[in-house]
Amino acid sequence: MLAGGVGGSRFVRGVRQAWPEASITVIANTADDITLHGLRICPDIDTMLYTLGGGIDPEKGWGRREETWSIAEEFTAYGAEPRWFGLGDRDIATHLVRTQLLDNGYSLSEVTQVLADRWLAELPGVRVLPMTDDRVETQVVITDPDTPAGQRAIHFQEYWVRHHAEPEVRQIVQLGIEDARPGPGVIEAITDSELVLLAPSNPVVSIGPILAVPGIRGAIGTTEAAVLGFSGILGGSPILGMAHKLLPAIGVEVSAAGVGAHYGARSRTGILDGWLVDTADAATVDELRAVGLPTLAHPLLMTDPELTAQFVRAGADFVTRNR
Ligand code: GDP
Ligand code: FO1
Ligand code: CA
Repeated sequence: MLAGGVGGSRFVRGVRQAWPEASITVIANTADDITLHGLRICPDIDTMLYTLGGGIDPEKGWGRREETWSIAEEFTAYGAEPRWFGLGDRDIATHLVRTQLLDNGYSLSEVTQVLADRWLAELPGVRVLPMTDDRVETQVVITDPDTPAGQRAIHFQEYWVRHHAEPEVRQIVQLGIEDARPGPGVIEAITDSELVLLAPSNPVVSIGPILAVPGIRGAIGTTEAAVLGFSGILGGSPILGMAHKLLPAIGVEVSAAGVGAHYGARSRTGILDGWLVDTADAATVDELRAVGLPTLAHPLLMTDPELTAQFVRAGADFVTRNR
């Protein structure tokens, strides 16, 4: 499964519910990662681990439940920057463990395994692998009339969290992506699996960076597994988040059809054998089938794991029948 943070982890919970006995490998996006206060923070990996392990804050969808904020108050008292990224005490423990291990020479995959030993202890079939151990960071080039060039590049988290995705986006760049190598086990997972799933995660900043790691897109192109994708755009808008702010920046229409066409059919030059859209987007099914993409309309709300499991099973049946 290729997945981002909040949407990705809700999806994985549903997949687990659909097939409790299955071996599941999550290839997690790491392009959201950032270093703040000397701490290496991997939001999508942590959201995935906390969600699967029961440690997530269910209201926010990220960070720890029963969180306290003493350290953040101390940062504020010192005037320590930045103030716009909320780091709770429990969450900071994760970043301290990670940063210390990275500083001691362990790879991000090894560190993630250490964290997973805690959070995935009761889910023996589930693995979370970083898409790469190399450093990749999404930068957003925004319009800024106060700079000589009229634009400047900021970290994705600054654009998303500090500026609430409001500035005009000129360009999105994944720094370091050309030289990134797939993390250990990533290519094998794609090649050896029975089914490859693209979570309904953000196509630009979650699935996009994973596919852009050299070698991953190619492995998806040639795997014998069926490749099935799920739309995160329902009835023309993302159900959660601000994905609609970023799709236009890469020239993709904000619709289930736009994203489906962006991934494309594997029978042509794309990556999908099947595409699921919400019933609200049923009118696009014929249009997508006409461009070679077998598409099924089904309710895609992930409000609980059982509903998610239902559409995951429906998608798997559909893609198997259509191959
Ligand atoms: P992030 O990394 O925390 O931003 O989360 P992801 O990239 O994994 O997923 C965010 C995306 O999930 C959003 O842009 C939505 O399009 C999608 N999403 C959220 N909730 C739902 C849902 O209930 N159903 C579907 N199909 N997609 C959803
Ligand atoms: N999202 C916010 O909107 N505000 C925050 O202060 C914030 C802090 C934060 C800390 C740790 C973490 O793992 C995630 C955090 N997020 C926060 C969520 C996250 O940064 C973004 O929603 C994702 O990276 C977008 O995928
Ligand atoms: Ca993310």
